[in-house]
Amino acid sequence: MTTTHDSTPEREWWRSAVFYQIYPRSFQDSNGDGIGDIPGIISRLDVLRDLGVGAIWLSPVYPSPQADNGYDIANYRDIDPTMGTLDDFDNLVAEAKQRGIRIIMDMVLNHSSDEHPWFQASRRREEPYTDYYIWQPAAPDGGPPNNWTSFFMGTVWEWDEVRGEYYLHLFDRKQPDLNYSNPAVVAEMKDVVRFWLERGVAGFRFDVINVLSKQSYADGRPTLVIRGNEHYNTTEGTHEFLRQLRAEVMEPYGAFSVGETVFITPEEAQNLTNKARGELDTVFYFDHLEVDRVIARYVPRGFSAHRLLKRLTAWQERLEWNAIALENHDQPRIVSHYGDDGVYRERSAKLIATWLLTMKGTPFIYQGQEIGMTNFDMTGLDQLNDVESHNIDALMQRFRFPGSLRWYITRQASRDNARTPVQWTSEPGAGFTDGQPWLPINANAETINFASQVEVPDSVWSYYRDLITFRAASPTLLRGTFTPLFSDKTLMAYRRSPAPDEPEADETYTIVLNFCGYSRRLSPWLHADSEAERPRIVWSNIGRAGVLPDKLEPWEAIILGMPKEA
Ligand code: TEU
Ligand code: CA
Repeated sequence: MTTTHDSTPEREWWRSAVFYQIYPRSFQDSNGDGIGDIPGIISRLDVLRDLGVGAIWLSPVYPSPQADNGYDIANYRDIDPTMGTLDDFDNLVAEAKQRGIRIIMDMVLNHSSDEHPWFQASRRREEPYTDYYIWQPAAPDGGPPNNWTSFFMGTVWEWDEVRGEYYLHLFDRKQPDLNYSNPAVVAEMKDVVRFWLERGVAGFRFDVINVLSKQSYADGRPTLVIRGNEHYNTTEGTHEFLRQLRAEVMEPYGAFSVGETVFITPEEAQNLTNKARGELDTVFYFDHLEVDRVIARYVPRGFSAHRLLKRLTAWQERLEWNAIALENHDQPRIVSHYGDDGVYRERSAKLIATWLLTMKGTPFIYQGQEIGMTNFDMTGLDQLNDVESHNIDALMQRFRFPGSLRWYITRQASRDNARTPVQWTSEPGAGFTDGQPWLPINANAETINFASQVEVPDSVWSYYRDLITFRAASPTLLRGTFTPLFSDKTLMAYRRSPAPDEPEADETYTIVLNFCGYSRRLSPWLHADSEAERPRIVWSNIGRAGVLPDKLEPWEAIILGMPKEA
């Protein structure tokens, strides 16, 4: 079997590549069972290549009871039968490689499924699995060992009749946490990672990577959100595990890693990605997606481009390299979130593309984002599959939230917003399936679909493709520095300048984004004394050319080009 390091022209290929996240259940069904699968992905590789995708992040395809759509793994060394076989997977890696596309796997190291044979053996105290998970006796009153609460609400402890002890689950009760103070678990999980590297994957997206090693099981401090995280957030044990994983397993294959983090500061992220420490290449964080939220994704407040630029700047300046995602399978669709999914849907989707592809770092596009897909047009909780939405609704019911408020919160925060099937065509089944889709297809597939956009000038899809091409040819966009320029409630501007040691000549770019449905005057902050001195427009989402105008249209995005010293 060939491994990627043999064919990698440059070791840090991931700095210039554009990644594309596939959520396999919702991407492309090939056999009419209503669930996306690996043969379906293979059938769409050509269009990903045409878009300019250099690497795919594949959400979990391992055997799983699907309590959390594959983030509950029941076998780390196989493929779920609904997704295909190991042969299909090998085929995917080979077919992608032929098109110049690398595959990175989603790897869930923190927890497995409770249906994993390891857990079944562990609850029966069968060696060597007895201590594979985190077991604790009941508190003196018979209750849970501490007051920690789960990311999916309620206590993190579940009583197990068979073992007569509680086990810990930071997520669903069907996702027991593995025990990283057990050297056997550490060795096992390194081996799992090696298994997929041997099959030719180029790296990993590591799920909730900064919570693996728990420092103590003392009570958490009282808080409104998640209780107990100060005992397991980015601990020294986790840093140590990551250093070993990189040196012993990842490094020999030249493998890439992006770690998904929760509750993280730029300082901690710096520690995780600082080259000299040898842990991760880069991390995902969500600060920039929560400028209009008070508590995580749940309690809303008004959007502010000023707050957005401030947060982006903190991360852009603090980290040597960023992974930039504006959507994923846990987040609302960005065009429904920061954009306008009504009259200005296309234009705001293009503004968002401009933002994503001109930041410093590696951009990640989530499936459907490139055609401007919107949030799920859900009509009732019974349509939803997401375990988190159901848990949160149950909790809100317990606290007697009125039905209308519960529904409002669910509609804006449900993870199913981004999980509806990809809209390939306007036909019934949207070209996603010939059968009954596992999650409803958005009714707007009739107008918002891939077939009506691919290779069509001025479509959102073509805009993504063209801007990916532009970025790939620009040393400044690929490697240049980032400087914030101006922001207020709805307008934001920043500059990308050639890196000080840049060997190739390139321009300085100023990116100006108008995040609102009305036009905005630009002077005096970007004002030049005379028309002649005004910077040239090199890119526009409304076909504008010439020099910097006095006013931007609603949701207008422009890139201005300037000689280096400007
Ligand atoms: O998510 C981690 C995470 O904490 C959040 O994004 C989470 O989904 C939750 O909604 C907080 O509100 C990762 C995966 O991306 C997610 O799909 C999994 O459910 C989770 O880990 C557990 O594996
Ligand atoms: Ca299928």
